[in-house]
Amino acid sequence: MSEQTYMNEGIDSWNSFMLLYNSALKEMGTKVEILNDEFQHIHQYNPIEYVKKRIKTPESIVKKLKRYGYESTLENMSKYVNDVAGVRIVCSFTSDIYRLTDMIRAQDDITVLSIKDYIKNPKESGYKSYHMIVTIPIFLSDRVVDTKVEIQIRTIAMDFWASLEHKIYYKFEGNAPEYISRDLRECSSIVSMLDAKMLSLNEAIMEAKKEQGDPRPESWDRNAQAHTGDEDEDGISIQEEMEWNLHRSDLENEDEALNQASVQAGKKA
Ligand code: 0O2
Repeated sequence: MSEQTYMNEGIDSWNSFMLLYNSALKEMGTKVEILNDEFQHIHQYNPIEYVKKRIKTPESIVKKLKRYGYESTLENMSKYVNDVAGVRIVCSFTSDIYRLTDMIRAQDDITVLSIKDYIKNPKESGYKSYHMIVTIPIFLSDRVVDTKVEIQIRTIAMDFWASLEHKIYYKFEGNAPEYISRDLRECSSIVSMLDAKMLSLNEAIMEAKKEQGDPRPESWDRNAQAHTGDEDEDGISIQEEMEWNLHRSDLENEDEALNQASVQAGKKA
């Protein structure tokens, strides 16, 4: 059953939808952890540095719908906002991104709705990341609902650029002077060079290790694990966030905004 059918069957409250999206995040989080564990088991190597999960705030959902020219209704949210539930996977190297996307796409219960490869085709801003919109089945007591999740996969360097670029643009409210945009694009090229250099260094070290008789092909990074946020026993850090990029003022207003927007969304639905 799709989210639309779920809605047509009269399940149309804000909380029911949030339950679905929260469950989808949990499912995806577990899937990613299992893939990381299996990879570690087979290759003695962790492709994932850390994972962030977030549910879009009601305020951001309303803002996005407005940007697209739609009214703030639950139906429009489920139809047009593809990233209410978002998982961001941050990998060590660019090659890990494509390994991981192949592994995700190979899972029978995941349906890939769309792919945007901003690594091969970076955005005008210089933004690089691999995006997938997928659906994942959520097993409720009396039905199964295919629920949308946006998966963003990028390297640490790409994540570093995107976080800071978001902050800088936030300050200018999208109207940064041209020289700032140009410098940001330049930084994005430096990020690509850094990623390429680190990848070739990793390959050179793997080669050198092999020549020294180390049977483990990717042993350099064997113990490299995530070191931020709450780590599970295997070291992969999964951070849950309200939004990808929280600012101090957002934090201060977060509760109030959330309450207001959910009341507003509830009223309009
Ligand atoms: P937030 O608050 O970060 O989630 P679609 O989802 O296809 O209907 P959209 O949202 O334009 O349309 O898709 P796209 O281009 O794949 O972008 C989705 C998300 O990627 C954005 O979500 C950002 O998180 C991130 N992103 C895209 N472009 C940029 C960029 O130039 N700089 C940075 N830092 N991040 C970017 P939201 O909803 O815009 O925001």
